[in-house]
Amino acid sequence: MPMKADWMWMNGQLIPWDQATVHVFTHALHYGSSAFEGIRAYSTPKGPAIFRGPEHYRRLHDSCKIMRLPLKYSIEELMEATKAAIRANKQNACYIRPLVFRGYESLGVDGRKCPVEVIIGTVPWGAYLGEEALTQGVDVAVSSWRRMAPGTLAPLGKIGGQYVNSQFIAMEAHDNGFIEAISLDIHGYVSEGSGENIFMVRDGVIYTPPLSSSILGGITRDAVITIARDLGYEVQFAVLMREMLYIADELFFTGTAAEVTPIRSVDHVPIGSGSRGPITKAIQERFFAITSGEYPDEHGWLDHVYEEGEWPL
Ligand code: PPE
Repeated sequence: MPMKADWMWMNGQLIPWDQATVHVFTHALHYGSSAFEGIRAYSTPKGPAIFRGPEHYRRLHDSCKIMRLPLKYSIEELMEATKAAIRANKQNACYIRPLVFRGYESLGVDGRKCPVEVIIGTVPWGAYLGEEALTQGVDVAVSSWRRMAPGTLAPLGKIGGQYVNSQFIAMEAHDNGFIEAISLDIHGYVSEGSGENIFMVRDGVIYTPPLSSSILGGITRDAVITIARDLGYEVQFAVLMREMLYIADELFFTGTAAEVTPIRSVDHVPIGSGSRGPITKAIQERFFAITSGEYPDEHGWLDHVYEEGEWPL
């Protein structure tokens, strides 16, 4: 069954999902000239709430700036459009996929003559690496594919064409029987997963690679750093060698789709006790307590889709 919803927000209006189509000469299809986001809306007692929407839309603006894609909608307008789509689709929880792309006009790699189109799709999407993965952890490998070298592509931008690199990493991992892989940067230091950032715990201290290790500046990464510090843990940005993965007490991925997913083995080497570690569990529990509305939203991370009194529908 294809992923779908009833309505799609496209270029300023809600249209039926099946009418949200493009021409095959769309520039982005040929050259990857697009920028996108992945955002989640979680079910709370006050109805669906968008998790860190403004931060995601700020990053979308950043990605568009890097990619020279003029984006005419403000963060506020994109938030309103997102809420309109979730309301139209009557969703309680969903995955939100905003995409800005070069449309159809002519070929040629410099696509700046092609129009810029914007969509926001909201679809049901459960746990990215499997429901069990959240408690049991995932088995991963170190990828033979490296993340892009500085000055080749722009890892800080969430740009369509760059996901060819992520596809190589994910396809190789799946073909070799792993759920995901960890890629190294061009210097051989730990970078990130095909669609997740990575964290390591050793002797009670939490480490994660710095932005300069060719990673995407993850919004979940930022949330987890904040939560970890709220819980009293020390978090350090550190350039990590591959072998530190094997000797870690705990490892976990973060991402909008992956949320907080423990890693239980790397290259068949069990990590720590070989199951979810205590710090991973503590962070995960606080993360889901915030997203579900059970724990107070101290950092202002939730935007409710419905006003007081409008929910339940
Ligand atoms: N690194 C990469 C390369 C990446 O794609 C993501 C998100 C992250 C890190 C984590 O960033 P954040 O979501 O802001 O915490 N990957 C998105 C796409 C996944 C997909 O399969 O599509 C996501 O998690 O939504």
